[in-house]
Amino acid sequence: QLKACLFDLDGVVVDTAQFHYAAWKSLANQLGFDLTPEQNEQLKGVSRMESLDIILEIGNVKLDEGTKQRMAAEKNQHYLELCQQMTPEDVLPGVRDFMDQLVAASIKIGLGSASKNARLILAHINMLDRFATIVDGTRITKGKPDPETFLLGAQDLGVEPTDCVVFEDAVAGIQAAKNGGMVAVGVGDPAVLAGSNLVITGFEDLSLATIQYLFE
Ligand code: G16
Ligand code: MG
Repeated sequence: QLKACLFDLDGVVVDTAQFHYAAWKSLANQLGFDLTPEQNEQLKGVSRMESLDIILEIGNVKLDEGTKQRMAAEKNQHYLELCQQMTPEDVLPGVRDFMDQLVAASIKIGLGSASKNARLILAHINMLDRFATIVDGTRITKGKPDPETFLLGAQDLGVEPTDCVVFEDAVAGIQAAKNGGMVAVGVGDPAVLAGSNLVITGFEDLSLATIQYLFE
């Protein structure tokens, strides 16, 4: 029975995925190679340092630990600069309406993000108080596809993982939800998000009944 919805942040609630991509791409370019949208899929939902490791592998570049820390910090600074322009209008279409349906049905709402910037982003879009719990990159020890992020969220909300739906735009996130025994709804391209219980292109016109149907 559906009791809680756990939302990923980047690429689900707000389109910060494009800013992450832009910042990583410019770092790759600086190192002398390109980062394609396909390659970028591997970075979604993955922590900052792990993302950097994947990028360095793609470019076949080896860096010492100090340089890696500096590059990651530079990427984050660039990312935060891009995020500065964000306002409540940047919340993805239909997200607020869908959450209103959840509130009306007494279904709990939580956030499960790998990002250490999650609270900052939520403040920009004025959504800090929409989530009964916020699990972000500062709280977890094992990133997606490990289920820790979402299991913590379910625990905070006092619900069983099997009573939760996870909304995710990342392959690693869908795997994390499945690994935690939750229903996984992919937000994006069905070809990329194989393994989801359902894939939606966005929240516009998504009715709660469609999600509840997944529990029958
Ligand atoms: C996100 C993004 C990832 C990013 C990660 C860490 O998580 O999808 O691309 O690398 O957070 O972000 P930060 O560098 O801000 O700590 P999610 O789980 O919200 O999609
Ligand atoms: Mg995401």
